[in-house]
Amino acid sequence: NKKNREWFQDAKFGLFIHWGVYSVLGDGEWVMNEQQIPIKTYEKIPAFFNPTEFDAKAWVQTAKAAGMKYITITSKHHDGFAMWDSKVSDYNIVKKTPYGKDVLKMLAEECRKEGIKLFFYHSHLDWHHPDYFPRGKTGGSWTGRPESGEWFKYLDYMDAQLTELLTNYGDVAGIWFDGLWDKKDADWRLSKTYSLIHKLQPAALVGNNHHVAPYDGEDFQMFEKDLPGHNTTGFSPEQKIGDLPKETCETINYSWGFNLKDQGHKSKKELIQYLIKAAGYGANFLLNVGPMPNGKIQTEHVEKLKLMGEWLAANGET
Ligand code: FUL
Repeated sequence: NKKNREWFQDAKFGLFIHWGVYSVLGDGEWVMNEQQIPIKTYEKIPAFFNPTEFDAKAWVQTAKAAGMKYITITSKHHDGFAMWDSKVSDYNIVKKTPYGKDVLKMLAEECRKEGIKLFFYHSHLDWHHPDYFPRGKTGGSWTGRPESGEWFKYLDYMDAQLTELLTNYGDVAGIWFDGLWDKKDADWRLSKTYSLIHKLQPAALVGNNHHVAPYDGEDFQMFEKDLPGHNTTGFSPEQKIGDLPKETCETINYSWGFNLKDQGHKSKKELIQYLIKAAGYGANFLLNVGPMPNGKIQTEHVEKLKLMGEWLAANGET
């Protein structure tokens, strides 16, 4: 969709949100893998996730005050836990947490009211699903589940969850895929999934953090923690730059998901430099926060975003 691609490239600045039950452990979104937590043990975490202070309005105002035009939130990260009211699987926020509410629904409604577009980050990689087999580079034997799955059933499950996200949440600005690199050589049936998305919501943009050249059916290209054409992080040795709108994403400290010990917050000046550099490369800047288990974005990050917004307002952007 040409119009939406144009909108996207003009948007320049967005808020990335990594939020899931992992925030309870305060050790980032990879904690299941890094601490080698078996599936059965990880399944106990949702019972501790009760974000009673979650306020969609506050999040959207934080993004707006920063001068951001869109939000990209994790609908499902690599741990496989659905942050919405999914009927396809019980492993979701409504069924498994004491909170019991659909945060994506609340956020989608608030975004619509405030004219902020909403993307879903959706992980291909899934450390929880029984059909995510054979396993990829991550998620070894510590998961404690025998390899008995059927690969295409996993892809059907993913398509069914995407169908929910693209049916019950109003206009979705796009899907931000990630995790394909876990099983590079698998048959991901991407064209089927992409056509499904384009059929359900023709205006939704598809991007995939696979670190290679864009595939057919993709609408934008992202560069993780890198400017287009750079490879400072080592994620993108083979990443060719396509003709699509571009986006680069970054963290405010060192972590995507909430990390209790990470105090390495970038300064206002550094963050503004990132934004300007990205814009110089024709890329949007998607800047991340990892909300806490109580539902709030940490104060240090809210403040940095506010300062960025003030700077943008003073320098001619709104
Ligand atoms: C990576 C993921 O593995 C990280 O957890 C994070 O979501 C980042 C934006 O993309 O591929």
